[in-house]
Amino acid sequence: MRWRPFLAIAVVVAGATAAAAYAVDAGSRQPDGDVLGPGQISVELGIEHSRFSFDRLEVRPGTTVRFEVANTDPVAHELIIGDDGVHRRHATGTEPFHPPVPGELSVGPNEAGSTTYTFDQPGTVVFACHLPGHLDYGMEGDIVVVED
Ligand SMILES: [Cu+2]
Repeated sequence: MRWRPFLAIAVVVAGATAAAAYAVDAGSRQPDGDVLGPGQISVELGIEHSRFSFDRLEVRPGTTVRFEVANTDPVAHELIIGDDGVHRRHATGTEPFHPPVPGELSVGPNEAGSTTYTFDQPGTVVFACHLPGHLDYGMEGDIVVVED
């Protein structure tokens, strides 16, 4: 368990604010229950108390989403979007920092950034933070690509 010290720090930080409600960020541009797209859209994805501000987003096939990520935590986080292989690769920790690959973003403490990802095929694409302990804490969600 080489990552134990990092996990302990994350849990302490998260635990200090455990009473905060888990809710969609008030600044999010995700309309409640609406399926977004197609075309280019922008979505605000906050990170606070080691939680993403939403854990589900529905888009139509052919939607390019610019994720504007704002990390208001005093610890680093990341946003990784992709298939099982992408998540497996990041879960093993071989890439500690993310260069500008679409759908992969590292954000330092109290930093913001953005990454863009195109959703073409109907199905579910997972997004997550694979920094040690963060996935277990709940830093994951689904982008559901639906035809309507
Ligand atoms: Cu994280």
